[in-house]
Amino acid sequence: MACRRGVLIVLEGVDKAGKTTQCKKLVQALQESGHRAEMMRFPDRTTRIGLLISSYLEKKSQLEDHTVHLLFSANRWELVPLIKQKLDQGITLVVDRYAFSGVAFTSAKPGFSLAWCKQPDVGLPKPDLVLFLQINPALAAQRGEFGTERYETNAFQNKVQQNFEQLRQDPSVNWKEIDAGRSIEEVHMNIKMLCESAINLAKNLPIGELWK
Ligand code: NYM
Repeated sequence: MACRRGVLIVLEGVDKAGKTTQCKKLVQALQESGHRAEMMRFPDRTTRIGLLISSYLEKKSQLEDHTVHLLFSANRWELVPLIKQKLDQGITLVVDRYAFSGVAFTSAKPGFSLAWCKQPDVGLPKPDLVLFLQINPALAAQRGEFGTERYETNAFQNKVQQNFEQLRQDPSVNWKEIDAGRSIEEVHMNIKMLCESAINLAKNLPIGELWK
């Protein structure tokens, strides 16, 4: 019998919503319940493109706004062969940010429409499930290490939050909202339950194409 594909799960939300913590806990829980699961994150700062992005985010270099948007997208596209390979091998991928962050962050800058920002990511592997960690950006900002990187200001994060709200109106993407203001364990249990059912539903369907 052909091996069932892995499932593509993405966690999204404003900075410090708890995505990384929850991704790690989810991967561990899925592995413990017998699934093959691995974590990925975007930006992937380890590639040549990722190094350019990382230096920009750390304010060590300047990049023109359209250019950095396209680099974030290119950083996803360069990993598409690996994503497809892992899914084909039956490995479920838990991804910390994806194209939705790309659009929500760039379109928080003056002069960038949602439509323009989405374009470079059209056709990426479509996540089977996108978990939106909902938290008041002001509350998230009180969590550790906020304010060191580019974009980490309250005004910017509020705009990002509004852009995520708009993206979540799109019924072609399987969004689920998570109340991320609760304890780490409560949020985790909620996420785990949603993922188990998404895995059962998605594993027999072909992977889709985002925003197509
Ligand atoms: N970010 C992330 C973007 O502006 N565009 C993107 O496409 C992606 C994936 O980079 N502030 C922003 C969101 C975050 C920062 O932070 C990455 P972290 O802590 O590595 O997730």
